[in-house]
Amino acid sequence: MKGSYFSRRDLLRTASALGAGTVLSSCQKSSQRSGASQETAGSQPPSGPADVTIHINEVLVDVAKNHTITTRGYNGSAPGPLIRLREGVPVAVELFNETDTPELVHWHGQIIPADVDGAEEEKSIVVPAHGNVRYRLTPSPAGARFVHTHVMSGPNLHQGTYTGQFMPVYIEPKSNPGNFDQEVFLSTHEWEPFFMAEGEEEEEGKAGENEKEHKEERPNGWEVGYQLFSINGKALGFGDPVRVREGERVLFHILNASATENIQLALPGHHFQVIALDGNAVPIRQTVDVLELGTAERVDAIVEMKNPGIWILGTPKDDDRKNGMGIVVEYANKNGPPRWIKPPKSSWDYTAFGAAGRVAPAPDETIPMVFGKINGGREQFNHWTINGKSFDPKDEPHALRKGARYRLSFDNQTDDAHPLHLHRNTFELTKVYGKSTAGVLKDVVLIKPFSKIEVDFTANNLGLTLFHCHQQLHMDYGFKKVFHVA
Ligand SMILES: [Cu+2]
Repeated sequence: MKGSYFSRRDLLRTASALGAGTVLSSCQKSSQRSGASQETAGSQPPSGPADVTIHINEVLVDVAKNHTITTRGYNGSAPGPLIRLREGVPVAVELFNETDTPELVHWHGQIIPADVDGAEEEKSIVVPAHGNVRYRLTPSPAGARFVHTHVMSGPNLHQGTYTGQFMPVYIEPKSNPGNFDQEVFLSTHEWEPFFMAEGEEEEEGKAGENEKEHKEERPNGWEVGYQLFSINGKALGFGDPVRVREGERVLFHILNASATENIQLALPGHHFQVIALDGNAVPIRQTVDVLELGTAERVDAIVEMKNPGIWILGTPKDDDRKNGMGIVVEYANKNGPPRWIKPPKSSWDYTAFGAAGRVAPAPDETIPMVFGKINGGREQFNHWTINGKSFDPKDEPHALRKGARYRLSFDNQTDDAHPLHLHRNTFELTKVYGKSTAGVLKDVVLIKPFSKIEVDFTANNLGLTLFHCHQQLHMDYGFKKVFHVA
C-alpha cells in the first residue's frame, strides 16, 4: 500500500458531494418518453403471465457473518436466481422496476434487437421508476449469458454494476452435447466500493516495467477499491460449499459480475478443462490451472473431481481471498478446514483455445480503435478516449453496412487492462498480442496495457450497437462508441 489514504466515510461523502443525481438525467428523459407502462413494437406480447419476470428491487445480501449489504437486485437476491432459456424459443419478458430511479436491463451476450438489448445508447426501452415494461425476445445464441443493469454510475457507487443487479442466464442449446455429472453456476462480485488514489491497490494486469516511460505529468484520477468480495453473494466460508463426489465431472459456469475488477480463480489440486469462453464452445479444450476473467467475461470449465478433500476455489490474490473471493469445494464424507495452495504461475492465453492452423478470412474493412487515457489528477476522474475522443451522445453513430465483415483493430495505449465489450454481436479473435488465431468467439475481450488485439465480426444485426469498456468507471467517463448497422 502506498499513496494517500482516505477513510471510507470520507470517500462516500466525496461521492455524494459529486452529485449522484446528475448521471441519470438523460435516462429520465427517455423514461418519460416511454411512459409508465408500455409494450414494445415488434412482436405482440401475449396476455397472461410472462415467461420471464424480473423485479428490480431493494435486496439484503448476507455476504458475511454480521455483514448484510443493502443494495438493488433482481428477484429478491444478488445474484438473482438463474434464468434458463431455450435457444430460438421466444419468451415474453416483463420487467418491474420497484425503485425510485429508471433502470436499463441488459441481456449481455445475446443477439437481440436494439430496443430490447437494454442500453441507453441503443435507445433501448427504459424501465421507468415504479413502472413496468413488457416485450418479447428470442434467446440466442446458446450458452452462458447474463443480465445486468446498464445504468451509468459516474461518481455514484450505489448505482449501475456496483449494485447487485446481475444474474446468470443459461440458454440451452438445441442439442446438448454436455458430458458432466453436475452443473454449478458461480458469479463473482465485490461489495462496498470506495474511491481511492492510485497505488493503494496493486492491480492485476497493471503495467510494470514500462509504466515509468509512459508516465504522464498529471497523476491518475480515482480508482475503485472494495471492502468485501464474494462468489454467489457470499464471502468465502459463509455460503454453502459446492458439494461434489469423487469421480464426478463438474461443469462450472463462471461469470465475472464485477463492476470494475478483472480476476483470476484457481482450485488447488485440480485442473480446469475450458470448454467455452463467453458461452461459446472453444475449438481446442485447453486444460489450465488458473482461470482469468475480465469484467463480464464467462468461462465454462469441467473439473474432474479426483482429489478428495475440502478445497478453496478462489482468487490467488491473498488479500482479496481473505476478504471473501472464494468458495469451498467439499467432497462427500470429507471434513476439516478448507485447503488453499498457491497455484503455479500461469499466464492466460486466449490463442491456446483457438483453432490451430486456421486463418481468419480477410475482412471487408478494418476499423482502427486506439484507446487513450487523459489522467484526471488527484481527486478527479480519468477520462478515456477512442481515437482521441471521449464519447459524446451527440455524436453520429459510426455507420456499418449490413452483411459486411469488419475487423476492429484495438490498440490500447493506456497503462490499464480493459474488458472490451461489443453488444448484440459475437466476435472472433483474429490476432492477440501479435499472434494470429481463429475460432475463439466472444463478446468481451480483456486487452492488456500497451497491447494490441484484433477481432472480426459480420454486421448482420440491424440498428444501433454499443461498444464499450465493461469497467464501469471507464465506460462512464468516455470509453464508448456507437455503431449503426444499415
Ligand atoms: Cu476500461
